[in-house]
Amino acid sequence: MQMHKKLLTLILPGLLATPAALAQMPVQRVAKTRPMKNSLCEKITPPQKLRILEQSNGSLTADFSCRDAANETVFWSENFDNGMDGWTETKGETQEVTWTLKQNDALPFSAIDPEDKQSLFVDGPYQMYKREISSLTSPQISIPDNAMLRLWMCFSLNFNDECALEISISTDGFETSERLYTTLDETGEKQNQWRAIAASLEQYAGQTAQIRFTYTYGKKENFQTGGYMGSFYIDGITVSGSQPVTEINVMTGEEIEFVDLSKGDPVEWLWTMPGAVPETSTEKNPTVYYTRDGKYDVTLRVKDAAGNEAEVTKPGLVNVTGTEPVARITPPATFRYASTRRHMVAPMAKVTFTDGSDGFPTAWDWDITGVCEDNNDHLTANTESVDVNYWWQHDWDATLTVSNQHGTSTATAPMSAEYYGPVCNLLPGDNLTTFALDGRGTFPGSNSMGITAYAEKFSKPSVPIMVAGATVYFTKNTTVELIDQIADIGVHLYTCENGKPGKKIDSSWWRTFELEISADPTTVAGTDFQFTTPKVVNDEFFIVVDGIPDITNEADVAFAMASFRGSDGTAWMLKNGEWIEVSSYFPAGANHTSYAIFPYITHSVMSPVPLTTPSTIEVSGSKGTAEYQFFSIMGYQTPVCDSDWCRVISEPNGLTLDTLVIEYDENPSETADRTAHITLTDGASEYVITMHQDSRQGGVGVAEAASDSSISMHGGILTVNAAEGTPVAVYTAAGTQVAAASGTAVIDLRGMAAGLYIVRAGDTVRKVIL
Ligand SMILES: [Ca+2]
Repeated sequence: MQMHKKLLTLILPGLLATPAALAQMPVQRVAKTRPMKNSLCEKITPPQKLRILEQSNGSLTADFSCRDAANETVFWSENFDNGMDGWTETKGETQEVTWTLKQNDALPFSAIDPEDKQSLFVDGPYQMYKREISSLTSPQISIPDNAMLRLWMCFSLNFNDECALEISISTDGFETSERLYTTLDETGEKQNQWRAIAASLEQYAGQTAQIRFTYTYGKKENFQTGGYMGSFYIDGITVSGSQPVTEINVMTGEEIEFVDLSKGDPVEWLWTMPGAVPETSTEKNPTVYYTRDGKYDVTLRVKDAAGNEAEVTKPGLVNVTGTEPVARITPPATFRYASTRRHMVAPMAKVTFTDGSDGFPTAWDWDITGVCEDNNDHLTANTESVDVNYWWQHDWDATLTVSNQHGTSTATAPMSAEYYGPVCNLLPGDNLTTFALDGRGTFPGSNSMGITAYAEKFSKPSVPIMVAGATVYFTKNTTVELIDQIADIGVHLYTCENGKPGKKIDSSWWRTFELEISADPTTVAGTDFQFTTPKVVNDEFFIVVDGIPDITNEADVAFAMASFRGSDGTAWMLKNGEWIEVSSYFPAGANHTSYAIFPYITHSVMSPVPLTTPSTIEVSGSKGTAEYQFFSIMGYQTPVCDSDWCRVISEPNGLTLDTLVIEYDENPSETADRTAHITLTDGASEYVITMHQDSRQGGVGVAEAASDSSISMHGGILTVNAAEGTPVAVYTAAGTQVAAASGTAVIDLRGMAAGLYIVRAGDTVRKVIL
C-alpha cells in the first residue's frame, strides 16, 4: 500500500500543565447507574372519587394495576431488625464468608426506613485465595398473584471484580432454581448507595417458594494479587401482589407498566390508552409513557378462550405533569471541523436539523444563518425538524428555542459549512492530555489492564462522505526492544453495528519508531495514516487504533485525548476482548472524553448552479441541445442516461464547476411527451437530472425553459421574467454594473469574465455564476 506521511502539529496548552491534577483522579472500574423504575406510579391517599366503568361477562372480569410498590399489597416481608430467624446459612469450606446483622454506618438504611435498626451484612474474606461461595436461604414464602420481590442492596465499590451477589428462587428446596438477579448485570456507576432491586415472581403465583442470596465470585480472574473481596448490605425485602389502581401520577416521559389483574383466565388483551406512547397494546402488561400534561383514561378489554369479553375503563386515571423543556439541537452531523471545532456540514446540499430537546416541547422556533441566498438573512421555521441548504461556506449558527406550558429554553449549535477537511470530536474547550493509569500504563496507550484497542465514534455525516485516512496525535513512542520498535500500529476504518465497532473497512499502519513525536513538549505531532483508497461512509463510523505494545520497562507508546469531562463521550476501548464505552469505565462525573483522532473527510456535494436551478430540464419536441451548469467537489464519472433520445455530449472538464451539454433528438410523437433521466455520480452519491421533452405539437421551447425563479442562467444566457417596466441590472461581485434591461429580458453574458454576478430585477436579487 502507498504510505504517505505528513507532519501536523497542534498546540497543546494543557498537555504538560496537568499531570498532577490527573494523578488525583483514581482509576476504578466504575459504570453508569441503571435507571431504577422507582416511584413510577404514586398512589394518592385518600383515593379520588373514581367512576370505573366495568363490564363483565360470566366469570371474566377485567381489571388492572400498574407496577409499583405504591399499588401493591405486601404479603411477606423481612427487615432483619429482629434477627435472622428462619433463614438458613450455607458456608463454604473455608467459612470465610460471613452473614451477620449490623447497621451500615456510612449509609444507614434508616434513610429509607426511619424505623430501621440493622441490616443483613454479607462480608467476604480479606485474602483472595480464601474466597468461597456461600448462601443464605429464606423460610418458605406463599407467592400471591402478580407478585413482585422487592429489596434494597448497598454494594462495596469492588463488587463484580472479586465478588458478586445473586438472588435465586426455588419451589423444591433448591433441587432446581431460577436466578432472579445478579449484580453482574449491573453495568452502571459503582456509587456507594442503596439500590432498589425488583424481580417479577408472576410465574410462581399460588406456589410456596424460598428466596436465596448467594455470595459468589466476580469477574476478576487474577487471584494472585490478593486483596479484599467486598461486601453487601441487604434490607427491606418484600413479596407483594398488585392491587387495583385508582390514580397514577407521573411526569412526562416517565414509564408506567400496566399490570393485568383480570379474573377468569383471559387469553387476549386490548389496552386503549389515549395520549400514551403507544396508544394501544395487545400485550398482557404493556409499558407506556406520556408526553403532554393532562388526565388520561385507560381502558382494558379482555377475552377468554371461550370468546367471552369484559372491559374496564378508568376515566382520568393517569395524571401527567410536564416539566420545563431543555432545548437541544441534533445537528446534521455532530463531528466537528478540526480547525473551528464547530459541527461540520456540507455546503450546497440538503441537510437536516432535528429537535433533540428534553421535556417534550410543544413549540419550536428555529433561526439558522448561512442557509439563505443572501448571507445576511436568517432562515426561520416552526417545525420540529428543518431541512436547509448552506449557500455559504464557513462559520454559522443554528439556534432553536423550544417551549411548552412550563417554560422556554434556547440552544445554539455552532456550525461550519465546509467541503472537506480533518474532523474530530474535540469540543472547543478541550485540552489534550494522556492519562496516567496508576502505574499500570497510560490511557490511551501502552497498559497492563487488558486494553488492546481504542475506537473513536463519529456521527453519521450530513451527506455521504469519502474518508481518506486519519491523523492520530501520538505523545510517546518509547521503545527499546527491536520487537517493540517494529510493532505495527494500525489505524482502521470500521462500520458501526449496534453502536459498537462492526466490520473493518480499510487499514493503514506505521511501525512504532516511525510515529511522529513532537520535539517541542508544548505541542503534539500528528501521524497521518492513509487508507488504500478513500472509502464512502454514510452512517456512524469508528476509527480504531490498535497494535500498541503492552506497558513494560522498555515499551511505552501513547497518544492524546481530551481531558475527562462530564458529557459528550465518543471514546471506546477494547478491554479483555470486549468493546466498552470509556465513559462507562472511569468514575462518573468526569468520565467522558474523545481521542485525538482526526479522520480526513470530503463531503459528496453535487449541485446545480445556481442552487435554485430545477433538476428538470424542459425541452421542445424539436431536436436540440441544452446546457446545465453543475458543481461537484469530487468531480463526476461519465453520466448515464436511461433513454437513447438524449445524451451528454460534453466531457468532464476536470474542474469542480462544469457545464453539461445535453443533446436530444426530435420527439417522433406529435402528441406524447417523454421523460429521460441522466444520472451523475461522484462515487459516493448520485444526482439525477430529468429531461422532459414535449411532443412536436407541444408549445414549450428552450427559450421558455421552466424555472421556479424569475431569474435563471443557463450556459451564459441570463433569462429574466419580470413585469413590464421592471428595471433589470447585472453587477459584478465588486458592484460594477455591466448590463441593464427592463421587464422580461434575455441577456447574453457569454462575453463576460467568469465569476460571480449579481442580478437585480426590481426587488428580486440573485447571484449567478458565470
Ligand atoms: Ca433493617
